[in-house]
Amino acid sequence: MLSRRSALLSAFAASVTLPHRSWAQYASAAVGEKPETVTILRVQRRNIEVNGKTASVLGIRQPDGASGLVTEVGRRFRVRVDNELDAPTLIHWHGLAPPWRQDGVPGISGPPISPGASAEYDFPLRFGGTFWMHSHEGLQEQSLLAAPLIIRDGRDSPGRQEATIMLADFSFTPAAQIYAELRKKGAPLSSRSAEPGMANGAAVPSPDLNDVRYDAFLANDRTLADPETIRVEPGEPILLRVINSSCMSAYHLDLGALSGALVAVDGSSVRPVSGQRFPIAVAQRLDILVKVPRGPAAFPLLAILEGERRQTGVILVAGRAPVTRIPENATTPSLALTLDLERRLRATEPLAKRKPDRIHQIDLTGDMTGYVWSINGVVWNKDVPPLPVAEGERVELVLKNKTLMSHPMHLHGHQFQVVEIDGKRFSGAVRDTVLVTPGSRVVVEFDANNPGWWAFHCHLMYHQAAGMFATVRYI
Ligand SMILES: [Cu+2]
Repeated sequence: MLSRRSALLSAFAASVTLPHRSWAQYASAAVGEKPETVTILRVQRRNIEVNGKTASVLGIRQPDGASGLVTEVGRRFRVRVDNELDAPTLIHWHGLAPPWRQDGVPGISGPPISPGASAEYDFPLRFGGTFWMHSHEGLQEQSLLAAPLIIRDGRDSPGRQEATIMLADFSFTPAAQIYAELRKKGAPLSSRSAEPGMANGAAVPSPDLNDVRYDAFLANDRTLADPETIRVEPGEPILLRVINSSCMSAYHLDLGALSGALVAVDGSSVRPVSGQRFPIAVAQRLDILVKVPRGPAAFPLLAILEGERRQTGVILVAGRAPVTRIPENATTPSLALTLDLERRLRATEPLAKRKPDRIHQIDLTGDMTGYVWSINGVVWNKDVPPLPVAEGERVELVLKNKTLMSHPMHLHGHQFQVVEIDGKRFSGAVRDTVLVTPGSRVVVEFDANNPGWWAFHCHLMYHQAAGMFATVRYI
């Protein structure tokens, strides 16, 4: 079973991916078996080609080279992580709800894995969807230490094709140097605290979009100079699982000549929203169902960096169709992400209706000087008291962004529901990462049903490193 699963997973890394019919065959063969095989994930160094140069990056691979993991709801997550790096590491299972000691956050859930050592994980998978895994140690995520984590479930109809598209931002400059330069320069003026009096006579500061100037944007480790081409069956539906594993970059996903239906965000189903262009913030996932037209054709799926023309993507190829080169710049810049789509999303399985037992006011804050980011004005350190919560409570987090940058806020170990944006209540998406745009107020609710000590932070990696991090604790 392990070797078969591994063989299927290797499709992610292949330059030409075959139709994923075999995933469904695998799914039906596995029903009722619940094998307890341990999957080995090796954290290791690897080389990729970026802009014609070899780049030494990190990765999470099974022994046969497959990136990440595809499994099924109802099984146990039985994994051994082998650290083959010469530095400590720890992998977080983004979006899952494991026992807190297995959550993969150094200093919170437990110690990192020493070089040459291993760590074991074993917990039940109670829900499915599109998730991912990434290092939560230091700045390793910038070295592409991330991989897909797909949990198939009853929503995955047998025989349907699917493709995973993982987006990343890439720099040849080491992450520590990027971070040092950000701290030295300080945040651009526009990303500092929005003072109420600032607009009074002075120019109104505009939101700040991209802190870091990246060398490339990748889709499944490749740029548009040499994109992944995915062979698809003409006239058949395909599920696109889009994962934004970037450290700092948000995109608009553009389906080009295709149109699709957004059916899930962060693994959880929403009432389908039809469209051709969908925003995706850092750490979020989009599941989009697309019908491939009949007849041979190539369909680029592009992710355009917010506020810019730079883009990356993959190409779906139906039948014998020529593939033309796609430029690395779009003809028009993509706009800044807004909450327009978030406001339209409706969970198919919302939280049970209930009054919150506890409300936390969470201001997203930044310092006037230097690249310092905080929560309620407090820069994270280990002595910052956790947000108190008690088991069994319905907890409401009122997120107010007092800065001029958007922050994708992620709560570990729980799925929350978006219940209000800027004063308007609605039964929004159930998810694990929500974007809070400058000046906006986003309210989320969750049930405290997974006791532990959990991270709650901005998923922009350098904001997190600079202190926009807090914890929730109930043990
Ligand atoms: Cu942030």
